[in-house]
Amino acid sequence: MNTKLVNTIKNSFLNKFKTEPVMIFSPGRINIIGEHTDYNDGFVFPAAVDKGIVAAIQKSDSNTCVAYAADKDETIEFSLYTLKPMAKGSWQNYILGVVSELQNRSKLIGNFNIAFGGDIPGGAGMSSSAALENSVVFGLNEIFNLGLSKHEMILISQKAEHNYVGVKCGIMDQYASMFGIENNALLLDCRTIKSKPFEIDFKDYELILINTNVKHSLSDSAYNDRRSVCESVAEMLNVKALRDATEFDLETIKDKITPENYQKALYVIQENERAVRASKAMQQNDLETLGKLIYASHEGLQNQYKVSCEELDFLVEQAKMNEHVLGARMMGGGFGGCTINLVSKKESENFKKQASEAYKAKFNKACSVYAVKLSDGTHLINS
Ligand code: GAF
Repeated sequence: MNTKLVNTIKNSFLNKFKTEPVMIFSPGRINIIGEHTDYNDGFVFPAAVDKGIVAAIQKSDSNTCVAYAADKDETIEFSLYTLKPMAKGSWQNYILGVVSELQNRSKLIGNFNIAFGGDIPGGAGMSSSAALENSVVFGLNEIFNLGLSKHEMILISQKAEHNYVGVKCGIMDQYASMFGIENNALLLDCRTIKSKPFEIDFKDYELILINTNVKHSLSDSAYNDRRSVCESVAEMLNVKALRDATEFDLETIKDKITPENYQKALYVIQENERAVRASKAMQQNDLETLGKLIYASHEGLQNQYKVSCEELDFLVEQAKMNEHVLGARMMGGGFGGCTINLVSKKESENFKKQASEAYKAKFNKACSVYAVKLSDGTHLINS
């Protein structure tokens, strides 16, 4: 965790609100494989990382609530009695959304103050949004003794995203951020919302993230569109979700759906299988197979599901040209953000340099490179 960030947020809170806060760290996440499978009740393979949101929160005696976003130096004051979503894209919606969901569940809270900041860039595809939602619900649970379980908290965070942010996300991001385990990735079954931890030690290999530093607009509406395509195909197949369908089932309705939607549904069915196969490869320490599955995942996201973009595809092509990279793919919802790369430790410095230079030459802008450390999920920071 970033102690400088913790101190900055705590001091901002003390300066503004003059009371001792409860401090929370809520991580972002990576995802090794299993993309766009979560809202199809499928499998995903995420892990929490050591970057995320630090929040300081405490009850307030005043008649309103105040939230301070340290990164933007912006403040919002709001009443618990007149909540409504703000303009699309506003950071405030993550907080208002969680408060509103608590009210919908008759969880009574009083006025409070919160200050927060983070060290993952928004749009990196590392889920700073779920990290923020989780920090808010976790903090409110703590200061108002709401007695919520972590499972209840992530469902509240997810609903906040649906109803206030407007993205009909699955449960992967909130789960990984809340339940992460140091040095582990979690094979999560998104139907049962239960996971199996896998200790991650790739020996001579490591995971490297490369951030394109782009987030193309329309990504939220494209996300919701993909989700509704999947739901309509599942309905035609008479199954609860695409997780329950096979390629053979899909073949039976091929002439009743568009070729584009056929490819999208096929991608989901295949990606779900890939996530399970990846966990087996990992158990057997078969990194070659894991790498191939990761490359295949990108190919599906690019050509079948169509949620990639030029910048992401370029970085994956760079990885493919380097024999020391076993696998690379776009990570998260798509249309920008990071690629995740499984790279030989010995060669990773060269790869980072080569990919960064090529990216700069092609797009005339810089990408950012991060090494990742897998961390525990949302928790209190003890001072
Ligand atoms: C975003 C969503 F929030 C997740 O629920 C998941 O669907 C992911 O995109 C794609 O796998 O991060």
